[in-house]
Amino acid sequence: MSSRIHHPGLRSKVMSAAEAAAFIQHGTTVGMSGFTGSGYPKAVPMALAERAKELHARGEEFRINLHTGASTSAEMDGALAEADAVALRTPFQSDPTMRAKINAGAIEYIDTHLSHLAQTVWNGFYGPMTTAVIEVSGIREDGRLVPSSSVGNNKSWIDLADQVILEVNSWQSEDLEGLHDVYYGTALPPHRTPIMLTHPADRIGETYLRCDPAKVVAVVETHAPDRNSAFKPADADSIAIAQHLVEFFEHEVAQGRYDERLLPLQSGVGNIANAVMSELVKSRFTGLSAFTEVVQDGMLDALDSGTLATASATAFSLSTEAAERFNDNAAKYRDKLILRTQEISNHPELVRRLGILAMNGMLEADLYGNVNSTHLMGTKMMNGLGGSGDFARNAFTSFFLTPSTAKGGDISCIVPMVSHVDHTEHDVHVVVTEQGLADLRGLSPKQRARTIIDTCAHPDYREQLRDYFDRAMRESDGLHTPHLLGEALSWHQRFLETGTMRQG
Ligand code: 0RQ
Repeated sequence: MSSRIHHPGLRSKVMSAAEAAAFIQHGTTVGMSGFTGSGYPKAVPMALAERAKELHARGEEFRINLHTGASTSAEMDGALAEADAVALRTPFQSDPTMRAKINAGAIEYIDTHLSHLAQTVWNGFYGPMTTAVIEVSGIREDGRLVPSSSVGNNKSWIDLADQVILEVNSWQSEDLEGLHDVYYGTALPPHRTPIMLTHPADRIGETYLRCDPAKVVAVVETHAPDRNSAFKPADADSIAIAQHLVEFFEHEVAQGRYDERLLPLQSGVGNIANAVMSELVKSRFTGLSAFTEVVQDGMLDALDSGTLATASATAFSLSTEAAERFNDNAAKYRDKLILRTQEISNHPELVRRLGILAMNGMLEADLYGNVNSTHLMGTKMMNGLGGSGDFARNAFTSFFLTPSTAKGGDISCIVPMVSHVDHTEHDVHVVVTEQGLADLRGLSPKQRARTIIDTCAHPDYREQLRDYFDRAMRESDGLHTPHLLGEALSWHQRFLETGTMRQG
């Protein structure tokens, strides 16, 4: 038996994943661990999916409501969606099977700010949470839990659930112990007090998760890697976007708005976020800090090179190579890397106080700076809003990044009107594509429109956008935010009908 389980009572509850999954009943709400493919339970969700399939084959219903921290993996979201075992999912997913079922209307999905979910569940909007299924990297003698490669909402799910199932994953480095900071000071209004964190490196909580051993009904041992994807070298568009950003940082330092160490960085996930970190590593900047959600490969490189002095997040999202590198050297990162609960990593109070530079990907922006991060052609869910809103609204500077076109040039990511709004024009300070960077601060709507077209739109779509805007200036009912309402979404409709947004 694993040397990671030091509590005798909990050691006696070790069982198979199938036996543990039998504790979960149809129609109940389950909070599972997992954030951007790290720290999710590796065995119980698959056993649950098998059980659902067997029950369905016998004509019995079996579906759960599933909350996590953020996205998980094919073994969890994929397996449960494939088995039709999910009635409702929140707050974030990025799995192709789960996405397809959501878009086919078979799974209800609630896309919500990541920092909001725990308090919404605490407030009872989703009904009682029956079970928490949480991956940990060890159990101490006193029953406290050593968190795994993500913290996410685990503290809240353990506190809220009637019963807890633990997965102890020996693949996770034992040296994760000491890296986490679990804050137990959050309360519901009117009992809230200031969160005493004034620097990204501050520790304000506890190293371990508290858990009443009496609530634990099962302990399952695993030895399985996180969803580490292969490392992809940055493409030309990502590098160009990253270079525009670094040039802008230099400009802001020269203006005296950022100091030599900039301001704490938040960067989303994906190729562009990695490229931003790589360009920063190449730049003269050093000793920076990150107050963010996810530590990707680029951030690990930046910590190694000294470009970043410290990083605070709630989870890792590493390539296989970087995960191995981290696991071999985890102890080395303990004094510069902190994993917190997502209530704290994404907390609006802290994002505003620290003055974050928030950089997030998007699908499309419109002429006035409204941003769509989630909906493909207005009706289909891609992933979700994630933490982008937590950071963007409260950031010192919010950046939204995308290549100027998608689908081989048939989609312009700069459109007259976005087909869905996640971030309003009020929350979007800077829009960046490979074409250039539009600084929208201090600009009126019409000034923003001209700047975005001239700076960010792809040359293939610039004239088409100018034509729309010029006619809107002549024909719009109001001239504060000029629009041709009958035409504003016609670019999306044209794409759906003809396969391109280009005018014939
Ligand atoms: O689809 O793969 O089928 O071709 O959208 O686009 O260019 O691969 O971009 O992986 O950086 O993701 C906004 C989705 C960008 C991401 C989004 C199509 C495109 C492709 C993906 P294909 P790319 P990325 C921290 C912050 C919200 C959450 C967030 C995201 C696919 O950044 O999920 O910010 N953000 N979290 O072809 C239709 C457009 C399109 C389009 C691209 N305008 N219309 N399709 N695509 N632009 C992390 C967390 O919170 C956990």
